[in-house]
Amino acid sequence: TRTPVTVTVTGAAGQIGYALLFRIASGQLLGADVPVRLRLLEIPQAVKAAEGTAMELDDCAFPLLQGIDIFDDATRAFEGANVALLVGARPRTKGMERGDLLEANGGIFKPQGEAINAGAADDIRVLVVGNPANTNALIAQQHAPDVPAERFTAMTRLDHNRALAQLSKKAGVSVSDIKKMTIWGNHSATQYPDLFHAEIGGKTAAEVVDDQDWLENDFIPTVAKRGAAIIEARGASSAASAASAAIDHIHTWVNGTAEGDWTSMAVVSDGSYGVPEGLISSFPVTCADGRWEIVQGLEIDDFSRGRIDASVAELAEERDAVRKLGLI
Ligand code: NAX
Repeated sequence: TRTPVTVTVTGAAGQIGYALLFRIASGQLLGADVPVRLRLLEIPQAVKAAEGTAMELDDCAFPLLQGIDIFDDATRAFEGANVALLVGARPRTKGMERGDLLEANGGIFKPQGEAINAGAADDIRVLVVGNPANTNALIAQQHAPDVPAERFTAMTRLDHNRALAQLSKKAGVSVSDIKKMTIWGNHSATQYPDLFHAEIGGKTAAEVVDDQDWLENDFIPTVAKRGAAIIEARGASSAASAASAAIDHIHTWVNGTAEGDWTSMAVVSDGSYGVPEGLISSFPVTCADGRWEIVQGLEIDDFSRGRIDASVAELAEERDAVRKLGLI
């Protein structure tokens, strides 16, 4: 059997944590032959609830689960971590300005970046789910100078999956018939789900759908505002779908994208497609041998250019704001 992989999950007692931990422990994150050890991080007030979830994990008798440890201290929680899922974050509450939100999250992701730098395993891979995910990932990455920057990523896979679902309905095809979907930019309402490079049966999705009005005024806003629609319908924010996307993100990163396909991940920009170097922005990426690579050479028309630039401008503003706050 293979050596166990240590997975650290923050915000373990939250909604997404509850949907995520059972899937990790059952082998869906890394594969049905990979034993896992869980290290859970919570704030002190939520440690008891995390212990309750750990009791339920025990009660599932998952053959791959080799142990669960719970911490309220980041340094210990990330010790030896091979994979870190940073889910816990400070939500925006009434009366909170964006600067307040960035500052509160800086107080979480700075020490977590430092803890990852200090004690995570050499092959650490980090996925930030907690919002504002791209900028939280940037803060953590900036405080982990000894970890290669490409190991810090943020989640746009839920947006990617939402785009697949919407397109499959419109085009009357199965999601597995759709290739090369891309989410560009920030995990926010400015994100750009791109149908000009997505393919169905060898044609672009934009050609297959042939409905620019739907693409602009229905598809893009539906995908970008899906989170709010879920809250409206369910009375709580996306949890199982977010957990499922987190599983997909890490699984694809470790096990690779299929030939002739790619996925969406927010990764550190190398300047590709005019995205300023260093920003953590969503791109089309292929994965192989546990590494991601930004898909190169795509032609970007004026419509896409405008959408990508707008979302990237928002990321640059967020970066400038956290710089001003002294968080990076
Ligand atoms: P919950 O409020 O249910 O759970 C968050 C948990 O994090 C709580 O148990 C809290 O005690 C814990 N926490 C807070 N600060 C912590 C810290 N410093 N260390 C460890 N744990 C800490 O939120 P949930 O619905 O699970 O959502 C978690 C995060 O995911 C939120 O920031 C949310 O906005 C974000 N989302 C991101 C998505 C994405 O696609 N990137 C989609 C889903 C989700 O909205």
